[in-house]
Amino acid sequence: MAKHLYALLLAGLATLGLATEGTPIRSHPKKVIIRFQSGLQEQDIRALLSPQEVEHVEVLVPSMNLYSVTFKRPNTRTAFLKTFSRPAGLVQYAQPDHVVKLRQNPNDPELSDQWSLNGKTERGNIGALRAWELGTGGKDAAGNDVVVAVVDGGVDTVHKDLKANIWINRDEIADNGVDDDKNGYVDDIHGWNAIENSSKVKGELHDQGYMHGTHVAGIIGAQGNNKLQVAGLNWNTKIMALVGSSGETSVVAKAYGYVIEQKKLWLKSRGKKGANVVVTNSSFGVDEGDCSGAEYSVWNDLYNEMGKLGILSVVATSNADVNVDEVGDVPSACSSAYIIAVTNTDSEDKKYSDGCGYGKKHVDLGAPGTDILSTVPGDKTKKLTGTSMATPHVTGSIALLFSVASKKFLDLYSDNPAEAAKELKSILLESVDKVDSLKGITVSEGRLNVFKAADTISKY
Ligand SMILES: [Ca+2]
Ligand SMILES: [Ca+2]
Ligand SMILES: [Ca+2]
Repeated sequence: MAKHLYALLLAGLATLGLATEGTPIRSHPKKVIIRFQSGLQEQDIRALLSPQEVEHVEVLVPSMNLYSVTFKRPNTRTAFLKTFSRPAGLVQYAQPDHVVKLRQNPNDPELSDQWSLNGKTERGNIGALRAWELGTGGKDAAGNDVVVAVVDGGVDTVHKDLKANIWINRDEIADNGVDDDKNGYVDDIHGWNAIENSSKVKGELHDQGYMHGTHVAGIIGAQGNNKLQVAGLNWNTKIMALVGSSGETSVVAKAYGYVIEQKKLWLKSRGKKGANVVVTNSSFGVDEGDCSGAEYSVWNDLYNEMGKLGILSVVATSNADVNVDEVGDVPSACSSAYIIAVTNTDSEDKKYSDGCGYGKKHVDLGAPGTDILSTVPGDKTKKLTGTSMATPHVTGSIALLFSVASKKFLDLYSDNPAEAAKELKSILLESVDKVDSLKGITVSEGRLNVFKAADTISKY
């Protein structure tokens, strides 16, 4: 009996010789899946498979006599498939071992209106659908939470498409007037309000800043694949809400200060306390501020301090059509290596026509920021336009990159967070799709491509 199969295989090889594959669907070049006739014992099956031809045999489903066989040479595999694609002798069938792709297009009903993510546009496509085949956000491979700090006008933490992805300070008890986790902030359950010095990050329904912050948060991490509204870049994530986008620089500093303290606590306690913030999102600034001037010293200092802790800061450049290298802008024209400054592109990969900042030296890349659908307070969604909407595409991408990063990258992040943060920034900038409208006026001359960046960091 044993000789029968091998004879057939040899016959197949003799007649088919160097048959080539013509199939467009990818499959492993040396592997086949074989279902043997029932009643054949494993030892018999192994004996049938000549060690001269076969590299590896693995039982897939014992009760079905279903096996995976790896041949030493692709030609042998091809000939084997030709011979045994239909029942013959001891083999019920043999088939290629196709590459299987996750069908992870999310089921959120408004995805069809999210042009920057749904893959329908050829231009402007940041590769979200393909990136989601690698990962959809959540913890990193080491099991750490990946926390995104949104410094803005507040976040609707009970919005139905956001609430599952809001960061929770587990060691704090809400609304009891006590700093339960003794981190210096009373009742800081979801973040901090640096304007009011309170734990209140949820705003008033018609407040513009609150709407803005909730929209930004949704781009980063509206819950995906939950049959509700929109999908964020991360279907799962942890959004820390900081109210600090209006008022004075000191307010911003206080908001960043909360992020710094929480990350330091996380590092010091080896993940037991605080929060593993990896990126901040800042869609605000001082138009035409001179960040290199002495009057703005605190800005680079804060970004460098966060950078040393492995926190990148993604910032929106001006919404005016100005060269920020020349006229200045805070923070997008600040020189810290840990800043990523973003301008606004549309669905045709054009720099937004009604104006947005640029600068060969300081504006790193473009990202979709025109007619972007996302969450707004009161369980609603809405389209908004601006560099403020472009920036969270990049911020969300960075969180996604952490969730798919290789162990080697995470080891580097743990050993030398500052170096790893800069490495991630260069991966992101090297992964852009070059577009004409950003040529000569941005650092990378391209628009965000989250898939390419995710692919690179997953193989780092
Ligand atoms: Ca506290
Ligand atoms: Ca408390
Ligand atoms: Ca959703």
